[in-house]
Amino acid sequence: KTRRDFIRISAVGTGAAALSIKAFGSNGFGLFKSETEGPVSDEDLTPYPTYCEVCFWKCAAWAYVDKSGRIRKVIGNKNDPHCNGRLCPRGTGGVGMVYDEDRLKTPLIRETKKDGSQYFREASWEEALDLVAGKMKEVKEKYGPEAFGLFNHGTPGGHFHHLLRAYGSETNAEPAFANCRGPRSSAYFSTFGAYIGSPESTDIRDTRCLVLIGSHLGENMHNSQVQEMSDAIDNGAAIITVDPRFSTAAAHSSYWLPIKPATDIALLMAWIHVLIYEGLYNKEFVEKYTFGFEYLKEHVKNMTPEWAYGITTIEPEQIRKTAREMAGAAPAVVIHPGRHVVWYGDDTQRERAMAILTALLGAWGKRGGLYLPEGISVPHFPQPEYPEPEWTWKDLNYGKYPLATMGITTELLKASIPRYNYEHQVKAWLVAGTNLPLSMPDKPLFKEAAASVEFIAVMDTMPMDITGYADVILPEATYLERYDAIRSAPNREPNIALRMPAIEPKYDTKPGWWIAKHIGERLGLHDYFNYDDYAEVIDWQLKKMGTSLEEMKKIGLKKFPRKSGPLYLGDGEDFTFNTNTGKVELYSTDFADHGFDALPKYTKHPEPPQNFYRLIYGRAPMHTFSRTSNNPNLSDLMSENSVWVNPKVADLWGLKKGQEVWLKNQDGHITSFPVKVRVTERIRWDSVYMVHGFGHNNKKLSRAFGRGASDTEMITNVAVDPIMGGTGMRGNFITFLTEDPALEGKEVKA
Ligand code: MGD
Ligand code: SF4
Repeated sequence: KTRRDFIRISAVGTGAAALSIKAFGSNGFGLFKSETEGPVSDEDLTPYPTYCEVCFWKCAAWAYVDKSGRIRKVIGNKNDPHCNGRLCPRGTGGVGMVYDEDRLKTPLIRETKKDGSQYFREASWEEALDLVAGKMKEVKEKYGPEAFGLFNHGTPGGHFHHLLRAYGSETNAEPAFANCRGPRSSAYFSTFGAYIGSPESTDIRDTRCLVLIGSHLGENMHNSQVQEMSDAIDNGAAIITVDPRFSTAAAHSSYWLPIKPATDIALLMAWIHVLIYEGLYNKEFVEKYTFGFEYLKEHVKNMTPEWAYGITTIEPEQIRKTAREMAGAAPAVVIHPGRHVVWYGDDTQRERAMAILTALLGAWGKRGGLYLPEGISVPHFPQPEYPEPEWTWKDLNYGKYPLATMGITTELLKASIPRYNYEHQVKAWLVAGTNLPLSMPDKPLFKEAAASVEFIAVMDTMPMDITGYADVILPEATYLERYDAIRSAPNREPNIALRMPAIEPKYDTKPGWWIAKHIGERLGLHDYFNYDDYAEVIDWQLKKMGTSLEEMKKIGLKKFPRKSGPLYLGDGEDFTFNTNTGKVELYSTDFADHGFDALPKYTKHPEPPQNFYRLIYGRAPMHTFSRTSNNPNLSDLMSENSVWVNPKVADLWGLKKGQEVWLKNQDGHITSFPVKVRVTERIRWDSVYMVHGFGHNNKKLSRAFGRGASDTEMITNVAVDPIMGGTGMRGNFITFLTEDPALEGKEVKA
């Protein structure tokens, strides 16, 4: 029995009227408006600039507020390259986060009754902040500040990161690295000496050939990218989609290659073979800019399309044809680097193969390939230097994952569990803006870690599953109710966007910056929080950048001229890459130095056992991870996920459309909730597919609780990438239970 009961929080307060959909625009990017109030003309509305927090594309937008102080709509900022004036359904429906009646409304503190049972009681901010600051002091005295860890994500996580650094710890990790795009960072950096940022520097708008390796743009709604893809299709670009599932992108593609899961590296190497041995690669680019071509040529000598056919099930002629299609379009080819790329544990090598292909096509720094992005840095508000911690997240990784550039979530979990015997141990957590029980693979590990630490404080806007593990819950105001850090992301043109409150925070909620500051003040860290309102920080920064809060309130988004030179590399232009050799490294000296394969190679991954199917998962256009499942607007559009099953498999099991099944994985874990079957030819017979983010287990989520099943519960086998610690999640296999396992008295290990 653990100290914490993992109880679900108690209900507090009554809700505001839910919003529902009124209209959709013809382009699918529609408006959500209140049905409880009549129509209102734009003249009666006041626009406030913001940027969207529903996903990490961060589209700049205007929130329109009526005279009664209600947000009536959120519209994209037409000058913003992230959205070009159009928000995706999630961004438009984001206002549902404000008016969701299930929101966290006041601080809550865990209490234990005399009989040992636990509950959450409402608390004042004074009390909640005192408690967090008190624990931070205690941990510092007992173990040193480094023992206080932080799981952070998004802008709320940023404020807590600042607090943690000021306090003396840099023991943090966010799921966006090891559970998402870390392998791509390490791979592109080792090849080109540059990262693929966010938004990705893919020049889809001008491409002649877009290659998607398991990227499901269109379902994965990265706004401007989807818009550009749609333009590229209109302009006749060839789309090559490699996916075991007939995705929306596959449906719009010139070529759909329904690859056998876990074999993509073989296909990529065969493409490289064809380009080299048919002499189709860009010789000038390779000669001028790359290192290691001869090694590569020798390495892929036997990796023929016939060899790859036996592995991938893609016909050799299809492999040749698609390679020639790319070569014909080069250099205007985008090999899309993907985003959530932690699949099989050799993901950095798959990403390397994609980077190498890009180089062979001469598509780096070229129109229609990858452009040269530029961002503008936001000046640091004056503050003392952060104290130097005795150890950081790096000490939890290094040695094991030498090319990790950020903290690894699973390492932070393991460091929290004494039996792992880490030299450096984590004793308490802050969690800000991440719902770990639904986003971390290996839930048993998460649960053990949560049970091991002495204290957990969670800052969230919703009573998500993670809040059930907290000792204190800090309810944050939503993004439409607060100031936040200035958005500055690299793009074709450097630009910044402002987020300011459109309305006052509802209930007793507070912005993240306020919460971090008031904890900081209690710890004597005033000099790091030397402002009364975050608006002062933003105004100071904007003035240094040649604008002001006043101006940004009127325009929301500002572009700056490029300083680094043109968007594309000139023909024959000299360029030194930030790698060991100063060249594009087809052969990675960095990988070789660290004892890793300098050239990617295919390795075989385990196959599903008999009667089991590989679990693949992805996104739906109206949802982001687990954060939107309870949003009144978005759950209206899609309220649960389903499990996609090939008709052959459905026949074998006697499964019917809409039938509820429980899933059980190779380790005996069973989903907490049943999920409906969708019988479809769009998935291969050896795999099943689910949209990620459903199967919430917190009763306080009135719309999301128990709706659909959690793919995460089925991911207990994690294939760790030895290069950067990525958590490969697609080596899990499921089978079907058609009867309720609880009734059958089977052990339920979810
Ligand atoms: P969400 O599940 O959306 O994303 O993982 P997470 O970062 O955990 O949870 C976000 C949390 O932040 C929610 O609790 C939400 O209520 C809260 N939140 C939202 N807005 C705010 C706010 O303004 N303030 C505060 N304080 N909190 C807020 C994402 C991660 O998951 C990523 S990036 C990827 S790519 C992976 N995807 C993935 C997958 O596809 N399948 C599986 N099985 N696991 C995955 N894990 C990874
Ligand atoms: Fe918001 Fe959609 Fe843009 Fe993401 S892509 S930031 S959800 S509008």
